[in-house]
Amino acid sequence: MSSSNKSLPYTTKDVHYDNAKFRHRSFFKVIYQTFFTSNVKRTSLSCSTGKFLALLLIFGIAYLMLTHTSPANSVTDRLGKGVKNSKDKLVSYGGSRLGKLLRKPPRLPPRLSPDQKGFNNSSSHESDKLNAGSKWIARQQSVKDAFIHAWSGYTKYAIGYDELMPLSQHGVDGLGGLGATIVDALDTAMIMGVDEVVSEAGSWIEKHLLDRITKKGQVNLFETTIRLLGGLLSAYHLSGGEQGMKLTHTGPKPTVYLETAKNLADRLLSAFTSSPTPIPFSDVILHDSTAHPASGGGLSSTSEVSTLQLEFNYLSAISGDPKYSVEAMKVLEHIKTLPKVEGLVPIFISPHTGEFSGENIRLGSRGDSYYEYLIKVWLQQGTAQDNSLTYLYDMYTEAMKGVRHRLVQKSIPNGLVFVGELPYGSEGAFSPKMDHLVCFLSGTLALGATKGITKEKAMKYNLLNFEDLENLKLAEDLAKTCFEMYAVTSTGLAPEIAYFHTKDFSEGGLDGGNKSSEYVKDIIIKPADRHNLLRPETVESLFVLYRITEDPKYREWGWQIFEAFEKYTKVDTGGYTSLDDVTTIPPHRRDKMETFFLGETLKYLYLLFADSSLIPLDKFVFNTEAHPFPIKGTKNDS
Ligand code: DMJ
Repeated sequence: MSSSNKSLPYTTKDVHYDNAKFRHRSFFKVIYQTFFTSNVKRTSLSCSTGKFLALLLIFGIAYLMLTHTSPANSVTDRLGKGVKNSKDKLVSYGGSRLGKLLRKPPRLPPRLSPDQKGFNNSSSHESDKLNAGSKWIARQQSVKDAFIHAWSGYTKYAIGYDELMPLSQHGVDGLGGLGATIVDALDTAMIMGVDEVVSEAGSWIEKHLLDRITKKGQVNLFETTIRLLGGLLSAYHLSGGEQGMKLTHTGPKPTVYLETAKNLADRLLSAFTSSPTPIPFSDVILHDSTAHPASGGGLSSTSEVSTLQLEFNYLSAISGDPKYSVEAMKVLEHIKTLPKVEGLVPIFISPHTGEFSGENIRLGSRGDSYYEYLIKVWLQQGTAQDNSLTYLYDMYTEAMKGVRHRLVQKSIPNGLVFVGELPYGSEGAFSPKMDHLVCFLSGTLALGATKGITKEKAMKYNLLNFEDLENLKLAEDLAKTCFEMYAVTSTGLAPEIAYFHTKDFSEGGLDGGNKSSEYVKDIIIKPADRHNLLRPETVESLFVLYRITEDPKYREWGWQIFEAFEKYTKVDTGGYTSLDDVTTIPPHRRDKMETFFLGETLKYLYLLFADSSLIPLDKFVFNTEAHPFPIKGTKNDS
């Protein structure tokens, strides 16, 4: 979404920026500086005192008239665009010019003179920048090497299987047997420019995938959509489909990816069309295009049914067939009508009744990407956004308020901000449990606040309202907590689940093992939760936060995490492996390389160290499996 989006529901509230950089210069200081640094000084000094005072008054009034414009005028004049509120009405900044003079001015960033800019860009700064630049280029290369190592293990021992078991050197079909690692990894290879992998993965897809799709049995609707369909669609765009980016010149023609995606999606559609409600069944039998509810009760996960829309919408856009989008969007339209607790929803939903089931509210497993897709599906529409999707933005805003109000607490003794759970609903007790999965939220909050542009730019144009600033603050606090979940363990890798020490909850002797961490008493890790599956959520958020805040600490944290992956999860013979226990050294290893390690974790690390023009966040939206799709109406020529 570009900053020029006409439908953004930004408010025009003058927000309080707690930042000296944005403090308004005093009127007297400006007059004083103008007077003593210009020709006015010479002219005035040769006049009588009366003439001088008159001149001073005239210049003072002229200054006020010229500089005290309303925020809307200054922003829209510069962008040449109107700013609309959530009801999509052009925000009017009525009132007389005098009224504007008396109103408190917006805190806009200072404008530097060319001299000042030159000073800031002195040669020592330039060489620092160059050194820093080469450091990150080298680190980016290390991530690329890790990707090649992961892929080499997979091709050596498991090509054509869904996943690699790197220790036993076997392949395993945990996702229905569609070669999931190949499709999940393909666009990462395109983004990194690893042509050999693009070519190998591309030709496997061209030769085998359609055949597999027509013959295989049961697959999970959600996993197949986010990993396989998502991977095919972004490969289509990145290889030049619909005049896309053409990041690669190897592999099959883009239409191969599109045709395969359509065939797969046509079968997946049965999950929607067989259900008696707008809520799809969880499983599909590919070979005969039938679908059925999940075993053991038939409930679907809330996150699963609400994390299909980016993919189905994009497929409709590029295929010209609206059926995919129509079916998928019915889910969100239906969920809009269901009762919620301050925007928060239970983690199960019934495809039979269309109602939520149970009371368990959390942003971890089965809940997470419901919240992610509310904002991302809204962002996906870009400037072409029609008002019919504003409800998604409103649902997201309400839910994030609910998160801040009901789920956020601070640990003791050192005040880490975390997002807990309400396992027994809004009236039940709070649980200070946070899945690593929740770490996606930090990036989503930052993206939702600035809509993909940098914080600096958003503040310069006065685009952040109170909610945005609150969400951005929570995003930064949560990123720190997620990073500390890694730093607190002996291996430097996060557990699957952490508990936080609060006044109502404490358990001795269950720390992460790194006694030198400041937070060793704040974070509790139970024995059953000590595994690490090479998950991406923290580095995903570090990537988004770095792009938005431009604070290098996020890159440094990402590098620290990458080094821990290298040290403890790399398998010499090829691939990387999950761990059983991150709190002990050496950690016991688990023999599984998840597809998302190549699809997400390494991609986000690579992008974290890359130039920000590579897959910019105001032009692309990443699906929940890190497959980027272009935002409608933006030109992706970076
Ligand atoms: C991925 O498949 C997706 O990111 C999903 O949304 C959550 N779980 C895994 C990664 O941890």
